[in-house]
Amino acid sequence: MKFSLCVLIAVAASSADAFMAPKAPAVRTSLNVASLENTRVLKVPVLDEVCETTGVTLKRYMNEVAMLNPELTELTVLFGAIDTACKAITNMVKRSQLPSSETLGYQGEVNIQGEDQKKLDVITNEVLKRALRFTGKMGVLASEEEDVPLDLVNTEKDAIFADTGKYVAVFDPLDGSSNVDAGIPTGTIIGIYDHDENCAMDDESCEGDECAQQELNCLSNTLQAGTNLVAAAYCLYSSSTFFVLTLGAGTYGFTLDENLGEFVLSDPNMKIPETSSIMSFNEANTHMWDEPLQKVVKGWRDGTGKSGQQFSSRYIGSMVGDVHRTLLYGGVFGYPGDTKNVNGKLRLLYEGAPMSFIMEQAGGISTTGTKRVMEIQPEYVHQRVPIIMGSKNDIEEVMEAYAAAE
Ligand code: AHM
Ligand code: MG
Repeated sequence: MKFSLCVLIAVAASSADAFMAPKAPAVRTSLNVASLENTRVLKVPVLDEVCETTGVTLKRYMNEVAMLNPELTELTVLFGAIDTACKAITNMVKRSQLPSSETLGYQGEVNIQGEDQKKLDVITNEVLKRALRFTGKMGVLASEEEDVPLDLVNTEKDAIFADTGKYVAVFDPLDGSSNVDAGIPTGTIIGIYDHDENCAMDDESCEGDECAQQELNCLSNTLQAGTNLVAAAYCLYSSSTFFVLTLGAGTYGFTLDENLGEFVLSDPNMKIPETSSIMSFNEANTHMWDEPLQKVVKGWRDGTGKSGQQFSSRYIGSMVGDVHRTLLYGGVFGYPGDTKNVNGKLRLLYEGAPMSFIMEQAGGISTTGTKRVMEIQPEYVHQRVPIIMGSKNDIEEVMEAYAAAE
């Protein structure tokens, strides 16, 4: 019934509106969102109708964004590349358990952080790198799986794809990959910054250290605080593939319709519940956490916390999956610092900052306990950061406990 309704409306609408709303006339208005401090004022398309059969694709959404914000047109090219890479990675993750697959197991290499690289880490890193390079819009890339950032503008000057170098991308191509052989959800996390075009190197005139310094300046383009993020997204490879993004004016969720081969808008303008009763930590580390956090979590366990609710525990051990559930159902996800790892485990640049941007744009909070994660200026690419993020009231309870302890 719904199917025929969608089709009828699609036929009746102009071709440009063919993917629009099933239940109401197509909606295309714009909304000025003055969101959190340091995030952008953008015009966002209001596409808040979800059709059960066709719907608004990610491509269509990005085109709408570009129509309303012409300065973001080049970003649509980048998102086209990420869209394709996520679909390619979906297939790889799915096929990785088949006997014929060569993507199982370890690569035999250790990455810069001393972790064994799985073959899928390496392959998915290549997939994303290639997809982004061929947009011609990339300046510098930094990845969990690369020792140092890659300067695409200055190393691939004559290549057809090194066109403008407008953006910097930071990414974790397959977060949670240690779980992949057990069929546990994994994800890709990506953050996009503006590229400082003044970093272009002058190969003709620079010499020795001068060239090295110029190159360093270019690479340091990746070392920007989360408040400079232009966009952030994650893909979650699970029961479905989900693509969740923010451009600084709300968080939008898409689901891969495998029959269409398209990401279709499924969660417009996501809002995390303000309070909850779910917590998601590696609780084996509880005894090593800071006192204020230990105290709050104890209250949640006992039902003596601020909300008086007794919390349940849900922990996948895959950040993208844990954060996605937290966004949808509410709750708190954290990987706090502890006495062994004072800055926790998660990386600021390509895990902490992009996920915090998405969380904040859905109405949540992301903190170290004492600082807003988005405001931390990274000093090096693989820097770690303590993270506690999620429902506003519950995270405020944590921040209050830290403040009271100071
Ligand atoms: P990875 O980037 O090496 O895959 O590690 C990150 C993952 C996160 O997805 C997850 O939150 C965390 O590591 C789980 O760590 P632990 O096993 O210590 O609980
Ligand atoms: Mg990771």
